[in-house]
Amino acid sequence: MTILDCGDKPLDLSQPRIMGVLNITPDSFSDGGNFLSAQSAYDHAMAMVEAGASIIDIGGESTRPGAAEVSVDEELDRVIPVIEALRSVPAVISIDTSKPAVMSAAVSAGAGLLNDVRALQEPGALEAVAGLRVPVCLMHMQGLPRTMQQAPHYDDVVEEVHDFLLQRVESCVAAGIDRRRILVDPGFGFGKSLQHNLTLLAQLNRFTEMGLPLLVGMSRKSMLGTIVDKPVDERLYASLAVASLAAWQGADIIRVHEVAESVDVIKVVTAVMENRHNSQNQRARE
Ligand code: YH5
Repeated sequence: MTILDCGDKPLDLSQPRIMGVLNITPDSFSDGGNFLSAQSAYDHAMAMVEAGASIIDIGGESTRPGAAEVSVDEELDRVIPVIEALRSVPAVISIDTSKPAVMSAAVSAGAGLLNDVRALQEPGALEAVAGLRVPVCLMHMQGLPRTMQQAPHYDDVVEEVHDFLLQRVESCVAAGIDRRRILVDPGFGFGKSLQHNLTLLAQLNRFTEMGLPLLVGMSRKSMLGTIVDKPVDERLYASLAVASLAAWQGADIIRVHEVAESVDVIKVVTAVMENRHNSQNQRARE
């Protein structure tokens, strides 16, 4: 049974858990202190915790295709007040960043998990995380956010993503990061066509076999918009379908926007999975 040590908050991964997305973007109506956006971010986080999120993933830099880059100071101003306010909520606080300075400040403010879509490839990131003693999620991305969706290409998407993640895990271990603190994520939508994403989802077992906790994020993404032909705010049912498929195949953490709905999905999938084990045991005894 895996229990991740996320600072002072243990995260029990004996069944799949929901990570709720909290994007912090500046509020155009607020003054320089950004008080209003910090308050609404806090309210949103509390609602997600009450709905059953085990993790709140706080991001101050947009990694959507085409988004502008954000400076270290701007990112700190956005996320640190919110992390401090959430320090004692009964959920792990995750910081979605690639910047070592933001990682360190976030952990000091109470974050217990690092989520890096660049898999600690920024200068100084490996060294910073080795000193922080919190788990880190390594995600695969082909290219850079601004241009990654222009013409993604793989000879074998599953093998290439798998090999990248293995190499990053080894770089982390060589830098002094405890293997028991590493999670992996194939990075749905990050430099991948619809077909690449579907292949990865159908072969998630290749990633659970790595023996490390597996995180996936497909909620609201374009891959779903393409399939159901709906805008981003009408992709809930599509998101629930893929959350179910991922949990069924052994994903440990599902990153979602709609927490309450996803928690029900995961409860049902978990019940079926637990019953499957029980009934197999029962048949073996007969
Ligand atoms: C992820 O998969 N994704 S940010 C575009 C959308 C909707 C949602 C066009 N951070 C992941 O959520 N971290 C993001 O509509 C992540 N895994 C991990 N570990 C992108 C996002 C989104 C983009």
